[in-house]
Parts: sequence; structure tokens; C-alpha cells
Amino acid sequence: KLSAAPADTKLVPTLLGPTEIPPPSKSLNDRVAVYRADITSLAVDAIVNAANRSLLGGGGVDGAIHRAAGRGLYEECKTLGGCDTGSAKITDAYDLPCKRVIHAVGPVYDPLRHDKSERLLVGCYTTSLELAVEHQCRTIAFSALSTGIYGYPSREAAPAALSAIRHFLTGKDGDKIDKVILVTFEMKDVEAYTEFVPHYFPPV
Ligand code: AR6
Repeated sequence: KLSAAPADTKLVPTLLGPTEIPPPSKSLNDRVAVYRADITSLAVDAIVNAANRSLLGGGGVDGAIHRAAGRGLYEECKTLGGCDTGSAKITDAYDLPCKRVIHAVGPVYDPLRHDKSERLLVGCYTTSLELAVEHQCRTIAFSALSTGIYGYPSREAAPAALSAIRHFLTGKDGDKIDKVILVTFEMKDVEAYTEFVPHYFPPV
């Protein structure tokens, strides 16, 4: 029931264009999952926070993570000197059940500069996965970066995220990650992942 490419090919990021429909792969597909959950409750190696450039906390999932992690996280974040948009930094997890927190700074979505927004969003996913590998984190849970306060439409963010994840998992360090969990909180993210996961990780 899957078509070869989404009807609107504009939605497919350049990293993995519509002509590069990936073949199904059991070993690859087993490593990606979508959970509807509160990311602060997950006992994975690393969770990815949707932070801002100050890395000092904020609303949304960032606020929830800082509240659940406690003061120690804020104190460590103060030593980091902020972070560029499209990149990420890693900290300890303090009172959270995970081992590390990766703070990724997604773009504020700019519909007039879609390509730039997409490049920055892809940068967040790729840098987060690189940091996870560098710190021996084999299971990683992403919040839906930029899709809340930063206004990135979920139907556009999901293919960018999935393309970056697939690209990484099939790359040179891909075997150093056992599981990528996409954490959805709102129905619009559930719908976006439900639509696009079968495209990037076709059912075997
Ligand atoms: N667990 C999982 N996902 C959550 C949770 C949770 N506990 N809470 C919210 N979400 P947002 P952004 C979802 O706004 O768009 C902050 O002020 C939420 O439904 O948290 O990248 C930062 O400091 C949405 O799908 O992040 C920045 O200033 C997703 O997390 C700014 O917001 C991301 O929404 C970043 O905005």
C-alpha cells in the first residue's frame, strides 16, 4: 500500500531524495521505534532535548527535562557556553532515569527559508547521533525537535529526521547504535511518523 514516493516530493529532504527509496531491511528497521511517551521517563542511554542556544532551559520538553533532572543539570549547562543552532552538546542526566542528555538546538522554522531550516534540523539529528556514539550511548530517544514552540510543521520535520537517522544508521558508525526511539507527545507527531516511517524504513 506504500507508494514509491510521497505525492508531495518537496517533503522529502535532499539527503535521501525520492529516487533513493531505501530497500527494506529487517536489521535496520528493528533499530527504529516510535513511542508515545514522556521522554523524561525513559531509561535509555541518551535522551535528546529540544533546547535553545543558551542551553539554560525553557518551556516545552526542555522545561520538563530540566524539572525532572534537577538543579545539577542546570549547573552543568551553565558551563557549556551555549550551542549553535543545528548542533548539540551532551551532559550527564542527574535525577533522570537515562544516562546522558543530549541538548540539540533546532531551528525556529522559517517557511521562506525551508532548505536552511531543514539543513539545521538534519544537523541536530546527525550531531546528536555522533555524540551518542562518542559517549558509548547505544540507545537514544529523540523528542520531536523544533515541532513545538519553534513551529516546524510535523509533516515536514518527520521526513528530515527519518532521513538523517537512516543515513546515520547505514553509515560508518551506524552499527554503534542499537536503537533509535522517536518520542511523540502530540497527535500531530504520531500522525507524521506513522505516515513517514514506512517510507524511510519500509516494512520487511
Ligand atoms: N516528552 C516528550 N515530548 C514532549 C514533552 C515531553 N515531556 N513535552 C513536550 N514535548 P518544544 P521546540 C514535545 O516546544 O519546538 C523551549 O522553550 C512537544 O509536543 O519542547 O524545539 C526551548 O528552551 C513537541 O512535539 O521544542 C526552546 O526555546 C516537541 O516536544 C524551544 O522551546 C518539541 O517541542 C524549543 O522549541
